Amino acid sequence: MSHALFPALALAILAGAAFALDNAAAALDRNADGYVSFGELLSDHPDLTVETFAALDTDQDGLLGEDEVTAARTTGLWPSDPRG
Ligand SMILES: [Ca+2]
Ligand SMILES: [Ca+2]
Repeated sequence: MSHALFPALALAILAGAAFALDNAAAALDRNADGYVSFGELLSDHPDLTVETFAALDTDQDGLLGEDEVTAARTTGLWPSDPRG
């Protein structure tokens, strides 16, 4: 019985990580790993540069977590949505 709970639990944890991002960032998180990668952000913001992404990626792990997305928005570094 307990074995059947593991996949559900794992899914719940993964979903929780994804939902930790706010809605706009979560929409960018196409593989639902809870982080926005350069490629994921680039697909919505074609004019994104490596330099801008690096400035957003404050811990330099190559991914934007919720705190980095929030910080980027707060400081105005987050690329504006080309779709308005
Ligand atoms: Ca992702
Ligand atoms: Ca990061």
